[in-house]
Amino acid sequence: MRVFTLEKTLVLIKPDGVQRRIIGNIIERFEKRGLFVRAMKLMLLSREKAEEHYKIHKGKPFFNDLIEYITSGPIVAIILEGKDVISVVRGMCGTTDGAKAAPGTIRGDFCTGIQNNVVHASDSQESYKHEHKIFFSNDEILDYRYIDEELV
Ligand code: 3AN
Repeated sequence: MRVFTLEKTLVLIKPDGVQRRIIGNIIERFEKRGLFVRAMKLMLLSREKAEEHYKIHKGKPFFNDLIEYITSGPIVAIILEGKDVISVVRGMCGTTDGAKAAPGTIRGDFCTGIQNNVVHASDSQESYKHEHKIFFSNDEILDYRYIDEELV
């Protein structure tokens, strides 16, 4: 019987991750960690949605470049569920600046950039609540069980 609550997080594989054909590698890491995929899609982000997603960065010097970049090509949006999934996935992504990210993390293995840093992951439950609606409707987030959910 499960004695902890599950939480959800939003992950984006950014345009550089898609172009570099590392979608599979990234998703495999999450699957092997025992996280549950609840929603997933390949999509082009509109400027409007990109600005909504990154609204806390509005006014910062890198904001326009960030919006140009995230809308420059397809991204993969994923909702993962698991125990402490927000901090677990942030740990797996590594620090924002790829040059400082630890080897073994996604950014530490695949990038040295701060803008083109392969992935995004929600940093809090409040962020998830804001972000997931930008990418998914409620009926796209599937409520199903893996047969090994009790085990992992
Ligand atoms: P994280 O993605 O690790 O949560 P945030 O939320 O601080 O990092 O930044 C959101 C995104 O904005 C980053 N992933 C990165 O693409 C971009 N960004 C953050 N800081 C900078 C910066 N100093 N210069 C350029 N881009 C930045």
